[in-house]
Amino acid sequence: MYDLSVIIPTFNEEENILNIIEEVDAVLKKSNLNGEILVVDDNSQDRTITLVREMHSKKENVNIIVRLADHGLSQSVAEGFTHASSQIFIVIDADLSHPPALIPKMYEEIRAGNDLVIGSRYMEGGGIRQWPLKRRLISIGATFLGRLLFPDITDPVSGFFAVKKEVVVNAPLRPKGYKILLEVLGKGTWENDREIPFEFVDREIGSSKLKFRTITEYARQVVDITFYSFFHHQSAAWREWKKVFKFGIVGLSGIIVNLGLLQLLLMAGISGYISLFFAIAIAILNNFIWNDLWTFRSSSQRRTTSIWQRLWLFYTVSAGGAIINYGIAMGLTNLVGMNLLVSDTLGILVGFIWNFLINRRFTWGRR
Ligand SMILES: Nc1nc2c(ncn2[C@@H]2O[C@H](COP(=O)(O)OP(=O)(O)OP(=O)(O)O)[C@@H](O)[C@H]2O)c(=O)[nH]1
Ligand SMILES: [Mg+2]
Repeated sequence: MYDLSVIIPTFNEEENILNIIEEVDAVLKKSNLNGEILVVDDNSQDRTITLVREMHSKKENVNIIVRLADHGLSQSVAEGFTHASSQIFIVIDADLSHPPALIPKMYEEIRAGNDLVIGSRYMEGGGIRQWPLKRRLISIGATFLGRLLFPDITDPVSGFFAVKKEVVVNAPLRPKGYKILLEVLGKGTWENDREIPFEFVDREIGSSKLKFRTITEYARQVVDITFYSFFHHQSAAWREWKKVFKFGIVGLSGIIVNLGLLQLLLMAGISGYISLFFAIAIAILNNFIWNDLWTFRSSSQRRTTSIWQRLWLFYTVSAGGAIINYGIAMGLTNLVGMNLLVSDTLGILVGFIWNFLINRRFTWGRR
């Protein structure tokens, strides 16, 4: 039985395939890991298949699956998952963009209890070398979308990751396109993850297969995962959506506190401005308490920061939200003559999104 399976998707990689296999194999040997190397090929028209088969006759831990239908990177990796014969899978590109030297560390992190270990280009210590601006922009856009679903993960579309078999084996993966990791994050069952920084090096040889269709497929995948999460509450994306809903309910409670208190203070004969000031301040306090104890109760910041720090941040972010709300409402009404109730509704919506995203990231974020 193998300790781990290294899955390498390939399509026309004759210039790279032997190098990557040799490198991976050397890293495994050096770390005393008994690893299987599984190449999943989409019926390459160059010598990739022949080269791997030759390699197989020399090293019995090197195997190849040649696929004849349903061409695609994600589909190939998913097929690799169903054929791999160990409990831990590591996915790595063939073109030497990902450093095989990190494989033992990823393996150790899985053994240490993580369900998923992601090689990240976007965390401190990671990076991308030699990418043209266009590629960078596309990647940043894709990463931003992915982070809406998985905000704690800096690189949810990385092609270099390790995963426990049980995370993916029963997951209804519907892989399409390039972003198999997003599919695993969205449909797999997992709790703990870890990211490891690495520097992505652009391929030196062979050709890129990225097409425009990749982008539209990706957008569709994000929507698909969102719907999936609404109906599968064990999924990680649902954990995020739940927070959005809770945050909204807390916001509604804040409106009630705000209006109720304003009424009470006015009845007690306190002047309008002072009453309003206290009504708003206490409503924000109300929202903070419920969000801290309920919406974000599992946030690790609750153990690593003081409540005063979080409270101060929350007030600051809320002030920003109020300014955004005010600015949008006044702006749309003064500039394009929109009805104030309509423009204020839009202002509230954008303010809500701001409040959620910024508090999610800073007040109750992971780092
Ligand atoms: N099985 C299979 N593998 C693929 C397919 N497309 C790409 N690959 C492999 O997946 C890995 C990543 O593909 P790349 O073309 O390098 O994608 P990229 O890194 O985003 O872009 P470039 O490095 O610029 O080409 C490589 O090992 C490819 O050989 C495919 O349709 N099927
Ligand atoms: Mg590449």
